[in-house]
Amino acid sequence: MTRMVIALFALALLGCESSSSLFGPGLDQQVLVRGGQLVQGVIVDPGCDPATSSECGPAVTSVSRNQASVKRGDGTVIVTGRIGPGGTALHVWAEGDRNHWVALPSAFDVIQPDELTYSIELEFSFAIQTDVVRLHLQAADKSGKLGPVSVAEFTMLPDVPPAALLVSLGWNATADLDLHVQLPDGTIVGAKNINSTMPSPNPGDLSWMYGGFLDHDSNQECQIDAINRENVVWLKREGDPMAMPPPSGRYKVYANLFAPCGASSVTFEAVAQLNGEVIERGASILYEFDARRLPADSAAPGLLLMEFEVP
Ligand SMILES: [Ca+2]
Repeated sequence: MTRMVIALFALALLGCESSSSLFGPGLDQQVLVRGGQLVQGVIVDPGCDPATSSECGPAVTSVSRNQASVKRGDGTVIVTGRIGPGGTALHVWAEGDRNHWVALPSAFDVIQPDELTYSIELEFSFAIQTDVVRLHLQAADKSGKLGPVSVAEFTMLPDVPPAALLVSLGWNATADLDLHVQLPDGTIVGAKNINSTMPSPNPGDLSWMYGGFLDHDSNQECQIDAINRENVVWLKREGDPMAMPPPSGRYKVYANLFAPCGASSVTFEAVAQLNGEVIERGASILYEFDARRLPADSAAPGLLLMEFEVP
């Protein structure tokens, strides 16, 4: 069916709470530098201090950005600045990424004529699993000598509107993992039944967003979107006479590996938030062969990850 609002809910926060995800930053690159050259491997040079070392390479002397808070999937983030005398290249990477980017400066600076300016356009991955992304910038001279490391922090914005109840499942491989949430009355919300109150929502009818609903079937049948997250959400609808708050009772949360899509394993973590407060977490791993062991049509719709109560 048509999902008019998928973009709104495509991803979830793991909230503003401080505990980190069990499986760390997202797969592949958290940050893409448009027009930059992707180089395999991380920068292992910790940088140096030009105040104490004459052997230190050029510094990144200025870092500016057009926004400090970013949504996953945002491709409009611009970082500009200058690199010091002798600088010929800029190395850029997000903390936790396995590779890095090389960008070239674009012009001489009119104020500091011995410095070069740079302007890089960044795209933030849908798969980012952390609340903060630390972008590292390091200049190099023509011999490859590296200068000190500069860091720009970006706060990741939550992707789901205020929810009365949010159950979010995130994972670290481009596999078709499915979230299934069993309500106290036994109803299961997931890819096969995306709404808790209606069996087959009509296309274009937004009433399917009342009750609990699945926002998106990520990597559905190996059509890879790399979002690697699914949410079952009861939106906050204060004052709305049609509001259907999450029913009281015990909920069960399952993860089902519908198809590994080439991945040998997938690690995942689920979190339940009631009115913004984390009430339960669960994490596990499934292997390629589990896709055959856990049929989606079975009574238990996958691996039981966690249970929680709604009062
Ligand atoms: Ca899926």
